[in-house]
Amino acid sequence: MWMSTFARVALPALHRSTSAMACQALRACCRPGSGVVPLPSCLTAVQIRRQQTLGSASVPLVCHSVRHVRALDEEKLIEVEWEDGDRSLYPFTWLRDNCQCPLCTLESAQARLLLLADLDVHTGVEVVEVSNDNKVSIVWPDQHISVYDAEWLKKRCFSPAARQAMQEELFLNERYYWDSNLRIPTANYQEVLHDDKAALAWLLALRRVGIVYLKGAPVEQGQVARLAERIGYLRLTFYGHTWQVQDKPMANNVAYTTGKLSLHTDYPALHFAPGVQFLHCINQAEKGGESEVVDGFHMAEQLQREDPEAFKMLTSLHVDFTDTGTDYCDFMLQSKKRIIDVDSEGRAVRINYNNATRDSVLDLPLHQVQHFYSALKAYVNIMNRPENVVTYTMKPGDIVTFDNWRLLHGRRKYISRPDRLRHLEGAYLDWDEVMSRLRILRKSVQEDM
Ligand code: OGA
Ligand code: NM2
Ligand code: ZN
Ligand code: ZN
Repeated sequence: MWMSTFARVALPALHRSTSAMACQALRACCRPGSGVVPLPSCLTAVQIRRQQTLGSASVPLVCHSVRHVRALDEEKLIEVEWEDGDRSLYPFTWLRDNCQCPLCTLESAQARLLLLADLDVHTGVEVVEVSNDNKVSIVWPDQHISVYDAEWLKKRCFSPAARQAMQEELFLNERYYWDSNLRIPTANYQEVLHDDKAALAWLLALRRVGIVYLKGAPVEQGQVARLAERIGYLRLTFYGHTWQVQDKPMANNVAYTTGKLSLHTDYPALHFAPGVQFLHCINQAEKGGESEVVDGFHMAEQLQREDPEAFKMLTSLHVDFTDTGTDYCDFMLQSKKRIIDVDSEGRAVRINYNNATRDSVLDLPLHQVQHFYSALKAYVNIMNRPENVVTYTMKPGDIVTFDNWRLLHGRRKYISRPDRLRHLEGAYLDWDEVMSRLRILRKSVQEDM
C-alpha cells in the first residue's frame, strides 16, 4: 500500500541524520489520492532553505573517543582532542555550571540543582584528565569532582558547525519551499495513529514541507481530537476545543458561511496564534469548497526579491487584528502583529494575516497608510499567482494537517448538498507540543533500529 510506503521510505535514513530522514519522508510526496511518487517529481521547482547546512545537520551515530585533554589556564578553556584529530574547546565556567554529579543535577528531572549564586564564574581548574572509560574528569579548586561523557561533550562543542548541527537536531528549522508543483505528502490516518514510524514520518514532513494529508479517517466527529491526543493535547481557543466549519445562521466568523475564504492564516487576533491546524472533512459541498494553500515563507522570499520596500513594511509595521463574539464563551480580542515575522537574520518565521479579522483601527501615521496598503497588496498578489497555489478537494475521511505559522490557506465559495451541510471539523495545536512528540518518536524509532 502507498501509505505504508510513506513510513517505509521515511525511516531507513534515521541512523544517518534527521535532515536526511526528512528528505526520505518526502519521497512519498503525492497529490492526495494519487499514490506514491518518487521525490524528484514530488517537489519540482522547490527550493530548500538552508538555515543550517545539510552536512552539518547530520548527527551520525559514530563513537567519539578522547585522545587528549588539557587546560588552557590563561583562556580558562579545556581543550579536548578527539581520536580523529578534531579539537573542541569548553569554558571552565560552563563545565562547572553543567557538572552532572548528583549534587549538581537532579537526575530524575534532568535539571540543574547548582545555583548560580554558588557558581564561581571565574573558576580555575586544578586537574583535568581522561579516564579509561573515555570520560573527561575535572577536579575543581574546592575539590569538587565533575565527570563528563565524551559523546555528551562532543554534542555540546562550541564550534559554529557543531552548534548549527545541534540546533538543527533540536528544532528542525530547515524547510523545503514549494509552489504549485508540490505534491502534498500523504499518509494513512490509522497508520499514523498506531505506528510510530508512520507518525514520525508525518511530523517530519509537517515540519519540513508544512503540510501533510492524511487519508482513511472515520467519517465522524472526534478524529482531530484523537490525532491531537496522539501528539499530546490540543489548543483550546474561543472557538472551542475543536470547531465545526459549517454554514451557520448569525455566523460569528466568516469561515462559518458559504463564502470564499481568501488565503489566510488562522487567528492572527491572538498574539500567540496556533502553530498547527488540523481540518477533517466530514461532508464536502455539492459544488465549490475546494481548498487552496500557499507557502507563506516562500512568498515572503519572493516579495523581498521583487519589492524590498514592501517586504520592509510588512516585516516592521504592526497591524491591528480584532475578533469579537461568543462561542466557547464570549470574547473581545485585539492584537497587534507584523504581517511577516522575521528572525534575527531577516528570514520569515511566522505569517499573520487574515483579511477578515484585520481591524479597521489602523495604528499608523497618516503618511504610511497608502504605502502599507500597497505593500500588503503586493504580497497578496504574489500569493494569488497560479504558479504559487496548490489546489485540492477534500473528501469525507480526509484530514489536512498544516503549519499555521507558515501556510496561508483558503477555500472557494460553495453550495452544500440539499439537507447535507458541508462540514469540516478543525482543531489547533502548538508547535512546542508537536516538536516534543517528534523528538520522542525520533528517539524511540532510532532505538528500535
Ligand atoms: C477556516 C478555514 C477552510 C475550509 O475555517 O478557517 O480556513 O475549507 N476553512 O472551509
Ligand atoms: N475558526 C475557523 O482567524 C480566524 O478567525 C480563523 C477560526 C473560526 C476557528 C477562523
Ligand atoms: Zn557536581
Ligand atoms: Zn482558516
